[in-house]
Amino acid sequence: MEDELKRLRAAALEALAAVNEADQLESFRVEYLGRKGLLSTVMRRLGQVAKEDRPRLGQLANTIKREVEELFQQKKKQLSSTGVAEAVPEDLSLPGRSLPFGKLHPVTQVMEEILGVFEGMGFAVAEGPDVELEHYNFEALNIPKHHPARDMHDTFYVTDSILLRTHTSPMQARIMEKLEPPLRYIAPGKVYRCDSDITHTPMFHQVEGFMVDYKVSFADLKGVLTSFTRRMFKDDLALRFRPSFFPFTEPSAEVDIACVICGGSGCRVCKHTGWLEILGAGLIDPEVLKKVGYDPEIYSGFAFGLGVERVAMLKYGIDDIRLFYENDLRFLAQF
Ligand code: 2U9
Repeated sequence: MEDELKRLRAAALEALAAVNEADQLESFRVEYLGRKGLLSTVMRRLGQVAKEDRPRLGQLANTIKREVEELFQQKKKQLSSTGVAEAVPEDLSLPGRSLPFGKLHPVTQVMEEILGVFEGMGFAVAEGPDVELEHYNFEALNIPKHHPARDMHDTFYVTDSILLRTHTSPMQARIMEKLEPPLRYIAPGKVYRCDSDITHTPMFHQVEGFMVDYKVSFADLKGVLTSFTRRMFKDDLALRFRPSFFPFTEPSAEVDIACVICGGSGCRVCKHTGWLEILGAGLIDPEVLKKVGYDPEIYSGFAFGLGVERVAMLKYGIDDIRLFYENDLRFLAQF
C-alpha cells in the first residue's frame, strides 16, 4: 500500500501541474479528492492492512492527502487570480452588488389605482370566481340563450352550463341576490373571451361597478364617473356620454374622455375625433333588478364597466395590448 500511495501522490502532482482551466481543476478534485476519489478509495482499504502497519500507513496517507489538498488550493487561487473579476483588488468597504427589485405589473398598478379611487367614493370591493355558471354570466344579466349579445362575448365554455366568465358582472348579480340595498360595489378581476389582436387578448381585466338605492339616477352615474376619470387622468378632464345599448342597462351609454394625448384637438391615437372611449355604463335594467328579487318600483341603480388594460394603454400611450403579456422586461421595467 505504501508504494500505491506514493504512486498516487506522484500521479496527483503531475495531473495538477497539467491543470490550467477551472473545469479541469474541478475534474481533478473529483478524481483525486472527491468522496469517491482515488485517495479516499485507498484510505478506505487501510482497515484491511496488518495492524502493526496501520498507524504508519495511515499517517502517510493523511500527509499525502493534505499535501494534495494544499496544492489544489494554491492552483485554485492561481487560476482565479488570472480571471477578470478576481483582478479587481479586494476592498471590503465597497458596497455589495445590488439585486434588481421586482415591480408590480402595470395592469396591477392601474387596477390598484382604479380600486383606490372607487373605494375613496365608498364602493366596497367583491371578487368572484373566474369559472362561472352560465346563469350568472348571462341569464341573470338579461342575456337569455340565443340572444344576439352572446355572440359578442366569444365565450370559452367548460361544460354546457359552466364557462370562463366573459365579464365581472356575474359577481354583481350574486351580491344583489344575497344582499339588500343600499349597495355600492365594484367587482375587479380577470375575464376571458376567445379573441386576440392588437386591442384584444383572450384574458383581460375588468372593473365593473354598481350602486342600488332609492332614487339612484343617471345624474349620480355621471357624477361618479366624472370624479373617477378626473382622478385617474386630470382634474378638468372633459367627458361625453353617447347613447348605446347593453342588455343589462337601460338607458345605456358609452363614455368618452377628451383625448389625453392631444387634449381634444385630434391626433392619431383618438383617430382625429378628439375623444377616447373608456367606459360602458347605464341604469340597471328593471328586468335585472326583478331577477335578483328587487322591486324596480322601489329601487333603481346604475352600473358601469371598464377594461383595465384599455385604461393603462390610454394612461401610458401604449398602442398594442399584447405587450402586457409578452413578459418582455424592457417593456415591464418602464412602469
Ligand atoms: C349588473 C347589472 C348591470 C355592468 C356594465 C358595462 C356597461 C360595459 C364593458 C366596458 C369595456 C366591459 O371591459 S369591457 O369590454 N362594460 O360596457 N358593464 S354596464 O352592468 C351591470 C353589471 C351587473 C347586475
